[in-house]
Amino acid sequence: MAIRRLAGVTAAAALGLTSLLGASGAAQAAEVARSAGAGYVKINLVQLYCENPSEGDDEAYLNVNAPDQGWKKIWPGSSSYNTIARGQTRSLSDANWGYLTIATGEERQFQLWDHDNTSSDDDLGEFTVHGAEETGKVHEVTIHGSGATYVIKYSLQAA
Ligand SMILES: [Ca+2]
Ligand SMILES: [Ca+2]
Repeated sequence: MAIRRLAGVTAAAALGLTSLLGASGAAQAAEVARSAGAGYVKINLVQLYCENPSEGDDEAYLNVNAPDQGWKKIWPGSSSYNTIARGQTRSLSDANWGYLTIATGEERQFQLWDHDNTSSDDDLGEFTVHGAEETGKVHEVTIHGSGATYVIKYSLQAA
C-alpha cells in the first residue's frame, strides 16, 4: 500500500515535470539560460553538397526539430524539395528564417530527406548543431542515409 501510494506521488511528480517542460518549456529554458548568463547564437545554414545520392537524383528537403513543435521543414523555402545529383551543391540560405537561434548550452537537430512520389520518403541522414560550437567559421558535417552521402556547411554567429 505504501509502495502504491509512493508510486502515485512519483507519477504526479512526473506529470508536473512534463507540463513544466511542455508548452512553456522553451521560454523557461531560455529564461534559465539568460539568468545563468549564457549567450545565444544564430545558426546559418550555408550549403548542401551531394557526394553520393541515394538515387540518380535526390529530391532533397531539410527538416529541423523545432522546440515544442517537432519536425518542421525549413528548406527549400519556395518549393517542396530541391533536386540534386552527385557532385552538385545547393544553397541553403533560404532555410535561415526560423528556429535557428539557440542558447550556447542548447542544440538543434536537422534531418535531410529524399522526397519520393510512389513510396515513403528516404532518410538521407541527421546532424546536430551545438550552440557551444565555434562562431565565425564554417563548419562541415557529413551525413549518411539510404546509401547517400551529403555534406552540410553551416556557421554560427553571436545573437
Ligand atoms: Ca526521390
Ligand atoms: Ca528515394
